[in-house]
Amino acid sequence: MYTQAMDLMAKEGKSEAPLLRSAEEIALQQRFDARIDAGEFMEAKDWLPENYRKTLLRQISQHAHSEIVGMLPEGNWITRAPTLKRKAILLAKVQDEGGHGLYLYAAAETLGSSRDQMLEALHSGKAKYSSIFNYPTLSWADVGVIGWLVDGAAIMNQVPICRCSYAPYARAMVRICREESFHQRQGFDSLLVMMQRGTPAQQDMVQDAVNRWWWPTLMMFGPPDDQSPNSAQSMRWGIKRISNDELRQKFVDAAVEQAKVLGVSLPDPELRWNEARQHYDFGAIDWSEFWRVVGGDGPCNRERLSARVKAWEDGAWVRDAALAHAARQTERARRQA
Ligand code: BYC
Repeated sequence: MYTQAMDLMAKEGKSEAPLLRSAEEIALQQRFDARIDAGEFMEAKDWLPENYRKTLLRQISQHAHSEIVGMLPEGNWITRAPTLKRKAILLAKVQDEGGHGLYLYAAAETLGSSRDQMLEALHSGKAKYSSIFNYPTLSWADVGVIGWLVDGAAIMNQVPICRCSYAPYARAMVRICREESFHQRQGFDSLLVMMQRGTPAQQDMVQDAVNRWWWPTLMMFGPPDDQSPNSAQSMRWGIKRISNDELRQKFVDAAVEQAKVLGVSLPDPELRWNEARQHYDFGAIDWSEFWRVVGGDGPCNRERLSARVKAWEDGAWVRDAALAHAARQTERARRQA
């Protein structure tokens, strides 16, 4: 009877009180911390603290969702690409994004969540995906700008993840970054052709797309460091190697120079070189817009989610057929054994 009080203490939600742990668990934790401090990579078979596992699962599954939701804005232009060459490039790029989603779901599965669970979280609106994919692609120039700015920002954010302490994620990122680099270059090339050889109307179309995508791209890096609840712990664990603000700054510095080559302006009157800092200063980001979009109220959130749910429902017969085929194969193998 007195032992019921032990349950009660747990229920009272004294979550800040340190958990009582076994000596074995403490030793495992110490070994994990030492390996992290030594810059080692963790594998799926290693003992991992529960919060490290949860944080990775959150980030990798969100990343996977971003890849497959990210197929939608560009997929919108496959049937309207202006030339056969551009259409072939865009098809390959959108397929690559689907592939990135698959590598990442596979990496997340090693942490103990099933793909069905992750997709359920996406379809029910519980899981996040990158804010950037909730903006519409209004013209062909948007496809080039997504390649140049959005994939450019993605590379800036993802190259450090190739050194993430969790090896299955890091390995997936090495391959993804190589492909992202091609994506960024095809976008830049498409814009350069329009800016250098296009009509004034095409040049205006590029400038309009840059104006619409610039600020949402800066938001992709996440909230400022002092408002980023996950950063400190993720940096401590070597999941994140460079902070949100530092990556954003590196991106701005690179993009300003690239914009000069393209001959487009960036929609920020406060953008100027700061000799003392050796970086470009830039204007204030509208974080209320960011949180609104992350919270589900961006220009295309509903459209994106319903497209993913429809794809899942329309694909039910494929999953059923694959399962029926696998069951038949197993049955045949059993009879022949
Ligand atoms: N959008 O504490 P913070 C691509 C959330 S795919 C939505 O800084 P963290 C591509 C954050 O999740 C690009 N939500 O978090 C694909 C957290 O909420 P929860 C995708 C965002 O995790 C197809 C809260 O805000 N890239 O490039 O330490 C075609 C507080 O933030 C966003 C990745 O996923 C956002 N932008 O840092 C073309 C990269 N930012 O989860 C291109 C991997 C923040 O606590 N992920 N939030 O409820 C990361 O590097 C990190 O997760 C982030 C955020 C830097 C994004």
